[in-house]
Amino acid sequence: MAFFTTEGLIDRYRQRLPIGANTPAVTLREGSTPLIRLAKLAPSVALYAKYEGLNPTGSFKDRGMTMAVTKAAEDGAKAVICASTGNTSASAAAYAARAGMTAFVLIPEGKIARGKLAQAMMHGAKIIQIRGNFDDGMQLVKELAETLPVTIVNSINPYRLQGQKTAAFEIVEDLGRAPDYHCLPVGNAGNITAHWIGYTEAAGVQGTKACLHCHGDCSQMGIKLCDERPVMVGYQASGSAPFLRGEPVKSPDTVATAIRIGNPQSWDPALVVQEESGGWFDELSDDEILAAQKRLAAEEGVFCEPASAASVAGALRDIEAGKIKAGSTVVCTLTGHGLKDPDTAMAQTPDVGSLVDATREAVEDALSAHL
Ligand code: AN7
Repeated sequence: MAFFTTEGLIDRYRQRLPIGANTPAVTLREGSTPLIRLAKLAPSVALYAKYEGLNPTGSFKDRGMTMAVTKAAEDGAKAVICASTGNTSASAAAYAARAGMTAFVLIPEGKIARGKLAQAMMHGAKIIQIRGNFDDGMQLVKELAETLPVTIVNSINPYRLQGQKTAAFEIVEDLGRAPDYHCLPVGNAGNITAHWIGYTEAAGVQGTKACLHCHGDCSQMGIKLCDERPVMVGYQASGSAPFLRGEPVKSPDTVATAIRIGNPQSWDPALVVQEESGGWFDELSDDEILAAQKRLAAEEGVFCEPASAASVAGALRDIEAGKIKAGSTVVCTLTGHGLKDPDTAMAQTPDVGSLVDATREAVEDALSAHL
């Protein structure tokens, strides 16, 4: 099953990436994350979590960031910039630190999880909080990068998706085939697009239109790894669900701040993914997202952040409804670690437990209530 490696994803998949044979990788040994069987949550299917929270900065963004920062370094860049709901800023800050670059990060004031903010601060990013949301920040970043000497490392940087496509390779290698369904949370829709590109290359299929987003760079197909491609399913939070509304959402809102995005940057490619894979988008309420996050942690021992749980919440509902067929193999991407957002986790479980005297009797009393 799992393939263990001590190299980062650029060295693991260099032949399948648009990068020179000798370009030194800016790496923190990202990728090679575990594919964990979730046997309890949905016994009628073979359900797996791809636990991307175990990347070096705690999210899938590291896959894209190792590529984007490696290429920026190769081009002699001194500074990178991004807008972020939190995880991109944490990852950009870490990889920029490693490459000796300045990272500028634009974040929506008060709307990024505490762990992510701590990361950007500790890695020495220049943090600019804006009185606006992610979409406002993204617009500003695009404008600023036209004239300032900064490289954008949001997912509109095509190397980001190239790095992120490697998650699909790992899944195919671990399963020995592609899953029947792949479920992801969707914000900018970069990751769902990247996975489709990865599966398409793994299956040796030429010419997905989604690849145009990556400048048509399908030249490094490598050896074929699988025969089929999965149905791609994207889940959004109801308050931030532009794909369900059919248009951008002006004031997106959700407890899952990572996907509090109203104007997805990969809108067109995501529609291509939906069409080519026969997939769909759906939406989850905040309560459904948090309930799935809690079940994953309490029943399977896997702690992910709220946005990530949207993939499992949606998959469970669609399995129940028969939209995802019984007997199929289903992979849900858990995009970020639960420790990213301790405040939301604590708010869900306000009762810390008993407080008793430090005596054997008192503690035994407390235990016996549960034995
Ligand atoms: C945990 O960090 O956009 O659909 O600025 O952090 O590829 O955007 C984060 C996105 C899902 C959505 N899960 O992925 C950012 C940012 C988590 C995330 C998504 C994000 P895309």
